[in-house]
Amino acid sequence: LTQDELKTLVGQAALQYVLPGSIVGVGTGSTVNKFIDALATIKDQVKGAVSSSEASTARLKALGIPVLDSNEVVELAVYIDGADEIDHQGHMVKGGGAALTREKIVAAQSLQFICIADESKLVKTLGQFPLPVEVIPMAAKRVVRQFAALGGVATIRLKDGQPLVTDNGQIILDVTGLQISDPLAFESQVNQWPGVVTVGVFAYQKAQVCLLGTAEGVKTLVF
Ligand code: DER
Repeated sequence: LTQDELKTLVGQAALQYVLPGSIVGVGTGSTVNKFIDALATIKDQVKGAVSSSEASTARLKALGIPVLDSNEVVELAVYIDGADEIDHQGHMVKGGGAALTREKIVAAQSLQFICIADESKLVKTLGQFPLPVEVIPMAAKRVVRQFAALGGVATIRLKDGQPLVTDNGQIILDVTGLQISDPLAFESQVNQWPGVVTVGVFAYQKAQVCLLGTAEGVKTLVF
């Protein structure tokens, strides 16, 4: 099975967590796109979605799925999203798609985080994947220095040669060289730094379930 086929498998498997008549929390990325395509096949059975990015919003609307504002909804039953890394406790590194801030917001208003991922994302310790951090531009260099003090090498993510600008008008640092052995402590620590909007460690908003696409089919991990 190719990686794309594994993503399709888990995207379709996530439908089983969608309650009839519910509003679904929808993440961002190529695996979530497979879920959105699958959700469209049962769109008459759902009320709509709360989206975590302009990209997902566009795809949902193009497929005729109503998109609601996060402030119109108190609580979502499930949030379906991918990850760049997930460890054996359900902690994740996210932000490869630059949507980490709104992803964490929608995850926070959801009762269950269902992560959908191909098996390459399951790791023992977070930190191999360059950690995305959304920052206010004027704080960028100082935050780079603070990561350097932790042994991390932070670079500003570029798009067409210019700093990528997120849906929220901020920029993204990608940090290599970190070993995140205590995700909760690390997320708390970096959240304190002035100018950090969101750090791409999802420990407080960890996944309760991971649908893992493997050559043997979909494995359901429960944390
Ligand atoms: O940006 C994100 O957090 C995405 O969910 C990303 O981590 C997963 O994207 P992928 O499904 O395209 O690998």
